[in-house]
Amino acid sequence: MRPRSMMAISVAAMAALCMAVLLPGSTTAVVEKRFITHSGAVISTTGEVLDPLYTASTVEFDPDEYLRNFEYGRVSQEDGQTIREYTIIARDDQVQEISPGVFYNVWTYNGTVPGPTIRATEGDIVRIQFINQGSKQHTMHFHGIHPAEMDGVFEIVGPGGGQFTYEFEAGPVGVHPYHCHVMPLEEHIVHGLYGVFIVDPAGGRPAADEMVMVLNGFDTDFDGENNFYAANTVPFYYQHHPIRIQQDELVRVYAVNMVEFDPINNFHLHGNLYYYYPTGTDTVPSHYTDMVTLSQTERGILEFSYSYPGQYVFHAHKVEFSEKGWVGTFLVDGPS
Ligand SMILES: [Cu+2]
Repeated sequence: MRPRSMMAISVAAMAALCMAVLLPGSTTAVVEKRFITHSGAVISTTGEVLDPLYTASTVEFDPDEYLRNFEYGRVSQEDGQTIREYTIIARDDQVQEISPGVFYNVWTYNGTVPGPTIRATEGDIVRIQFINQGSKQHTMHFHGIHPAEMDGVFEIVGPGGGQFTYEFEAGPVGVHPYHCHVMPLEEHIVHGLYGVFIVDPAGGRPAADEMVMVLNGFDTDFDGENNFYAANTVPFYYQHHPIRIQQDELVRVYAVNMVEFDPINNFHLHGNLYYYYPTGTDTVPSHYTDMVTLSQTERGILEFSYSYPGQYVFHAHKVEFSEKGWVGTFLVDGPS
């Protein structure tokens, strides 16, 4: 256990208290909870919160590590075809501090939200040993082309160690989501059981600084509306930790909208325009724009390069979302 976590336990435990507050004009006592977060902030809330203690099942997610991490699997050859094997473990008992003081029960593939970015070349065989170590039924449903029995909808995988092997040929070329497909679907997705599946064309793509952004939201008070929004899970993360890129270098963003409840999300880039490839399935961009709007699981590839150094914002132009966390910055480094 890291020292910071140990300190958080003792500090949070000492500081945690509850008190009844009578709101003006109301006769209903509202329970207010007050505690100190791992960053030292004092938080008061009358909303639903989980036990604000760090435990062995607390997820600490690093958006910088996730951003440029691509999982190519364990690679072998069978009959001249490339096989990419993965082991994916689902859990539903972990807790993550979504925002300072707000602890939320995340459901994870391999311990993170989003799950690992799975990457293959069109025509490769993707073989996934899926293990459900959760307490509920879960599956993996990939968007893309595959046989019905590999669709992760009817082949429910039971809790407590149930297993299923998904195997299919990667395709078509593009950027696709994968997610759990057990009912109620909204619940399984909003808790975090999703990730990105990238299929490259044979011969690859032109060299670029590549990154993945999953646009997600969290309903931390369980009222069917999101309280926080983000690019890669942690609200405001890339605003406080700018993504460093190079002037005149091609940047390629694989963006996937996994926000539940809200019918739309969008991606606006400052000081620049990008070439946009819907679903990433075509080699010719459909738009040259600074703004696309995406519905649930809509996704695409954005390509751009900055002509001038400096710091540039990117965010949802649905302003409510950016004010609740879906905002970040690129820091463009000029020639040294
Ligand atoms: Cu599930």
